[in-house]
Amino acid sequence: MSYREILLKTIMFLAICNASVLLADSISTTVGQEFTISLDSNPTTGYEWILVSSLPSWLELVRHEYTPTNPGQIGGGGIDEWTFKATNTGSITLTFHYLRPWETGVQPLEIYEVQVIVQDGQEAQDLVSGNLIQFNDNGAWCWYQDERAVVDVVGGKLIIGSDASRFGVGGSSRNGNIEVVIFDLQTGLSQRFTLMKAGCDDHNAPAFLVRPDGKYLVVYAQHYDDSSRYRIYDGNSWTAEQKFDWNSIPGGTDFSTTYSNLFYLSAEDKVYNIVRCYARSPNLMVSIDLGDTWSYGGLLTEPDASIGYVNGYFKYWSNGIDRIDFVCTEHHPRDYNTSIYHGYIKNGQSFDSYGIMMDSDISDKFAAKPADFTLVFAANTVVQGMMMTRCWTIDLQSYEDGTIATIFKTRVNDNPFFPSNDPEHVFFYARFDGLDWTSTYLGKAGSKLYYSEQDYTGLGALHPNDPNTIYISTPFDPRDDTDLSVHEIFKGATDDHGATWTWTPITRNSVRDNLRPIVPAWDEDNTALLWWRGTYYTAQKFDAAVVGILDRPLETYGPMSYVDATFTNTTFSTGTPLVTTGPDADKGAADDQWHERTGFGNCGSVLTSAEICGENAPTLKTQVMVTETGTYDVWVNFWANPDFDWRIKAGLSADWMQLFRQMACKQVEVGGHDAAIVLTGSGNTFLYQAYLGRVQVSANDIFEVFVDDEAIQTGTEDTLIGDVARTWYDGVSYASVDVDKDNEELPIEFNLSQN
Ligand SMILES: [Ca+2]
Ligand SMILES: [Ca+2]
Ligand SMILES: [Ca+2]
Ligand SMILES: [Ca+2]
Repeated sequence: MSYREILLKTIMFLAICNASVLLADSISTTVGQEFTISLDSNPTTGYEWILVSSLPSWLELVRHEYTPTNPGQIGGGGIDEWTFKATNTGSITLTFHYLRPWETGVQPLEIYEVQVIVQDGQEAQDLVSGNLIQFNDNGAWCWYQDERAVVDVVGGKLIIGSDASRFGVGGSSRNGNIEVVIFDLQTGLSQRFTLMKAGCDDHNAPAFLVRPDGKYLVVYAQHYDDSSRYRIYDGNSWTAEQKFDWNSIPGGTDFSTTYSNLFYLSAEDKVYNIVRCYARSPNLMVSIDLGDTWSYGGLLTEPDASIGYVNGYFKYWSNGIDRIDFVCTEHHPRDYNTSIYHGYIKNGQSFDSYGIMMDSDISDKFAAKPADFTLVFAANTVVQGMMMTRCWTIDLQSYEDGTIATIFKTRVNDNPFFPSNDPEHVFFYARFDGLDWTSTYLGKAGSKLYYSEQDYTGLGALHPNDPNTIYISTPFDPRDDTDLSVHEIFKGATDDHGATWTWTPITRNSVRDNLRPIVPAWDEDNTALLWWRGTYYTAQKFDAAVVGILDRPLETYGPMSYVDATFTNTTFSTGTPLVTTGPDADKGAADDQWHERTGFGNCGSVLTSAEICGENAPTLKTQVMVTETGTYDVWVNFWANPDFDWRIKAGLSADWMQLFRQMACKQVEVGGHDAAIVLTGSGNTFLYQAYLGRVQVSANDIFEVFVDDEAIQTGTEDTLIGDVARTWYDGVSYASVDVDKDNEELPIEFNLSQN
């Protein structure tokens, strides 16, 4: 016999849906499961329990039996057991009265109410450890521009660059937009700017630098540009685009520009931008005025134009003081059986890992070759019986103790002379302790991301503030090599300087790929883990969103409270009362109106749009009252079927709403709320959450959430579609945020004012 015994605990469940009922029990079960409600009873008194609720079609009473506690005892009581079985999803309050059946007009001696929530037993998907934030609804990046995201610690901002595609949100009007999002770490709100409209290409992703004067410098170039383009943000606006024209360099030819890598060296008070241009080798631009003006800065390594078309793939990292480190290959791994090398720039010269000078003057056009620097990992190395070939750089980091770490990928067991068109890849970590480079196999990286790029993988990231933490994106679980079918993000932790790693998943059961994680430098307390999530067709075609999680250990969060959208708390955004079609259990018609659809969601219904045909229903506003003064994180809750593209448009103000699609959002976790809520429904539907930001609210005051439909077909600007792009709005969740002020460093201004 399969059944569940109810714990007779009292929780605030019905308060969510109906304020007049304050206390009740709750049980959450799944379709097909039996569950039993056990009530103390003593029939010898003449009293018995009566079920006064009528049962819905999806709930049947399987058994009802009374069992005396001590069968020999005359007048003793026992347990009255009611066993039910749910045949479909739904929720209902069951009410039992304890009474003498023959007495009329008498109140029952006791009333027992229990909320029964029946969820589908389907497996949850799109799970994320942490609060998944969508930073940009359309964006992706390549990995040879740095830093693609920076934290302005003083200003409390996270700055993220990406390239948008016509295959994503906004269609052709967004295609090729080189975009920057400035996310406010205090309010959780963001602004998005378009730096340039180019052809879509993830190679166009910009690089950022937070200047010592607090302004932001951005440099970007198209894939095969003639110029590096730059702008400066002063806290309010970006200056007009200026160009550094590589073809104007004396004696220069073949300056076809791609990639930007920005670093400020305080010891020299210079900004460097390292780009792939002359002969597709790394060339330098230098600025002595924080990027306002630039001059040619030389050639880092000498090209060998006889092999392939790119003379080395470089990843850089600077300590911000006196050194820019790099790891590189000789060429593209498609063209050459590449190895990994390391060196660094200091005082206008270049050195290998051991400080042996390789170039006494990097400002001219004579330089060492990539392979002249220190070998980190050699092609054809055999590890655990597998041969590694065609290595490619992924990430690089130096730490305050002088150690250096890098992540790279190799092909595994590919024929070095007759390479496969679809090889398997693995990830490696390597660390330099001042004496040696030591490599560690990390795990499988899967096969190529698309047909024409044999060496594109999900990549990984080192943590700039924590040498014991890394992240990788892989379709194979690094703990046991389980094939996950999509790329998931895993966090790796080491306590032996990278010799061994233990892995925990960040994303689980994702419907789409999670690719190319990055971690911008922040501080020792906080981590921003960013990646993009979606479908990557090619470097020039993708349907992806920039997402991430912020790990801020000094903050503590209360449990989420759920507020269902009702006719009481929800109006049109204009404030006029909400009018819907329904309520009924059918799909809403294509009439540009919201429909109240019963039989789904929390409290028995959801507000729906675009269920049959595309439609454009008016913007809604839900007002939520809080009882305690405080800071609250706010989410909108919507339903989605992961087989399709359900979505909701929402925000904390009517003029800044983002489109949230299931593919970039996470499902609501079991147990995350202060009371049980309905998380799954029939027909492969699940409750999702989208983070809207942070509000400050006084006691018994309200905050507002704006909600809309957006049934526009992905990849177009205005083609409305129904069904697959439907909106099911259920409600709002919020949770208190407390910051441990004692452990927070005082702002610099405050320190100064104490003198
Ligand atoms: Ca030189
Ligand atoms: Ca409608
Ligand atoms: Ca509802
Ligand atoms: Ca609308």
